[in-house]
Amino acid sequence: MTRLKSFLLAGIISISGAVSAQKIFIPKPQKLVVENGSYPLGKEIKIQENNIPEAEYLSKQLQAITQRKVILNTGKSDIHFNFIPQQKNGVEGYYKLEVNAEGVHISAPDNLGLFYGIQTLLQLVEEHKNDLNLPYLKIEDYPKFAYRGMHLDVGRHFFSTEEVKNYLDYLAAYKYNKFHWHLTEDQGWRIEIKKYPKLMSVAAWRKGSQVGPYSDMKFDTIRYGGYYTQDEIRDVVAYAQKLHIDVIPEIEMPGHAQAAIAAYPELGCTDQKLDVWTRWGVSENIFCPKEETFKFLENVIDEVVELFPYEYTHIGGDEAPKKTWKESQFVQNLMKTLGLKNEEEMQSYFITRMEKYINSKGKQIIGWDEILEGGLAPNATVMSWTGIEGGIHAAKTGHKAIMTPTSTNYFDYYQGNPETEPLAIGGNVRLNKVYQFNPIPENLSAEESKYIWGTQGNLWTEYILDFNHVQYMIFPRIMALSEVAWGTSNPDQYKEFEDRVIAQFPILDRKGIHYSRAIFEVEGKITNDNGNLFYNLSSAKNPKNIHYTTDGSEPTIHSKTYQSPIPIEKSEVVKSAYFENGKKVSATTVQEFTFTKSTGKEIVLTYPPADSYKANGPETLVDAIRGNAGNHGKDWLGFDGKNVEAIIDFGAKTRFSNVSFANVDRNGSWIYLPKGAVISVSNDGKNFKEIKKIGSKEIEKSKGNVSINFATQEARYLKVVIENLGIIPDGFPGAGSPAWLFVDEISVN
Ligand code: TNX
Repeated sequence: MTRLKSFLLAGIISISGAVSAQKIFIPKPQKLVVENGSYPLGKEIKIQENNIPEAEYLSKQLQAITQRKVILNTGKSDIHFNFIPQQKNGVEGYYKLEVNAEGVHISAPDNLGLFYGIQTLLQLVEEHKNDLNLPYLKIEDYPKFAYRGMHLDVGRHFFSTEEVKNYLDYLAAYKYNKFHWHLTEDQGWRIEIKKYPKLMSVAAWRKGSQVGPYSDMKFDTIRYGGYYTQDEIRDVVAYAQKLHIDVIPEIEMPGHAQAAIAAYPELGCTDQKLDVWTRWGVSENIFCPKEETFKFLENVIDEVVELFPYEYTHIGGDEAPKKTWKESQFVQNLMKTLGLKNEEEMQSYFITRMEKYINSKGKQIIGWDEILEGGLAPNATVMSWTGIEGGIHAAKTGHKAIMTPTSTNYFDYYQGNPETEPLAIGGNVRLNKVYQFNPIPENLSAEESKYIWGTQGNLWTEYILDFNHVQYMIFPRIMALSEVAWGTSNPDQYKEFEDRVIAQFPILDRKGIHYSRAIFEVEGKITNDNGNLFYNLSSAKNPKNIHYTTDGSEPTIHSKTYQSPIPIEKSEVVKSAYFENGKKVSATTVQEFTFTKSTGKEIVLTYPPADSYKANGPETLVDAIRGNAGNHGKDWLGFDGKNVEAIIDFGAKTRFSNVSFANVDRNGSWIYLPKGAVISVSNDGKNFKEIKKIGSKEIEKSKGNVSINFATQEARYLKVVIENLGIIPDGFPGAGSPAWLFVDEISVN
């Protein structure tokens, strides 16, 4: 081989090495340099163990990935560990990983750093598992945030210790260091407390569970429950310790306490006999601030702190409706005695008193942002979930904050199209949204930002019945948040991140982990170009891998290939999907188009829809796409207390004798059918003549699909007024507040 040739070849190897080595790591390391050459791992892989407990862990994992023999060794080895002096970079967790002609070297100032070096190495080995030639490289790495957490609600649905350990494995693989274990809920108490046996015999079991979408209000009658014994808890904690993960137990107070009150009615404020709750949502039955309640909670805390050898205990504090406190003479008297102005101050008293007790045990409290109500307890850390405001307030007043806003960190929310994803609580937290999150709010000073301790993904489990579904909801979003928490995320390069996520899917396949392929999902968007409609398709990667049909059949690799936006000129169904290596890897996106005389025409709304439900603006109402009643977050316009007043300009005189539109009827979400509608026509767009009016009777009959017939008209302009119900009457969900009115697709024939 000529010199030039071998030089060129080396160049090519180094480039491809660089590309592939950077393709896999999540979270992305702070510094990574790939060099020429590679180190082959032999038939037997030798680890120089140096009495480092993490070596044992590495050995097991390597065996599983490579199926080769792995030996813990004291002599010449492939993989070496070194302790190096303490580093100033970042927070705890610094390490270096180097692959060179002598093998693999992991160096760190402590075992935690070594453990993170191991996690990075495991991802490298996974990527090169076919030939086990590891590219030469140098990594220097450390986290930005000291709190990198994942939460699991075991109250709504219960998960075995084996499953919890699997969950911890996932956290470790992506360098999370905190596990927030949400142990008590209205729907079940899940931790053994020896002093209170009825917590296990009564509070841990419910008579049935809510099933299906919340607003359906359907229930089964299957007894459901479970709890962890203290031995099991110790076992999980020991397991977590090996993975360098702290476990933060949450004992909810004063709200989310109905299960405990069902077991010990004296802890509540009413005489009502309560069951462990079977419904999702927020129970009004909260702990009563009696001396015996405080004694109970102190006794519970005594046992809890013994089980969790960490600095922090989470005391909840969220969603505590004050109804029973307002109605209780005892609480009202107590407030007078204590000089408290309102129930919020009572909540603050409650939390502060429990904080004092927990502090006296040498521990600190964390609470959801509602612990700010009525004044923050002196040493508390705030977990900001309703938004980022709670975190900002905490940081500005010298309290630590953990950022977990619903808009980016709620992994119980949908991560893809609700029509093809399994039932979820609602919302929309796609992978790219998680990745874009910056835990440090913009308006904090450098000094204040230091109080932002980190971030956490929350997994509430009302709609998550089994562990496969747990996996599905956290993967791949757990990857995005890990990079946010590690501090190397770059939203401008989301596509590059997405490629690394896709490169990790085979690892999940090997481990048997379920995950959402929502990022492959074909997303359809309708655009209007001068009255002509086009259906634009996109997906995670190459749009040329999208195939679609317009004849109603399932798309296959032989169906039409997507080249450019599809003109929509008549009523039809487009079915599309994403393919890779000839295989369909996404769910099928089904879109039906209904073409009528209003389709694509100019439309103006007198009152705008609410910001959170404005879809593509007024055009949404004439885009040939009818909103799906099960998914009011998409294709619908939502009006908070307001009427819809739409004026459609046909561009020329047009004949028509029917107007139809759809509404959502979902009272559980405060969405109500309208109370009436009025149709008017005009030829100048200013003076309208009323031609038909309908009232609540006709609307009710319509069940959300209103169709209004009238004598044939010939006009250029049409005005459709759809009347909001107004203030929600007593006895209905949301009583006293303005009703929501959801409308879509005004069809004219
Ligand atoms: C709010 S986040 C809750 C939970 C629910 C969750 C559903 C928080 C502190 N409270 O009780 O499960 O919403 O997303």
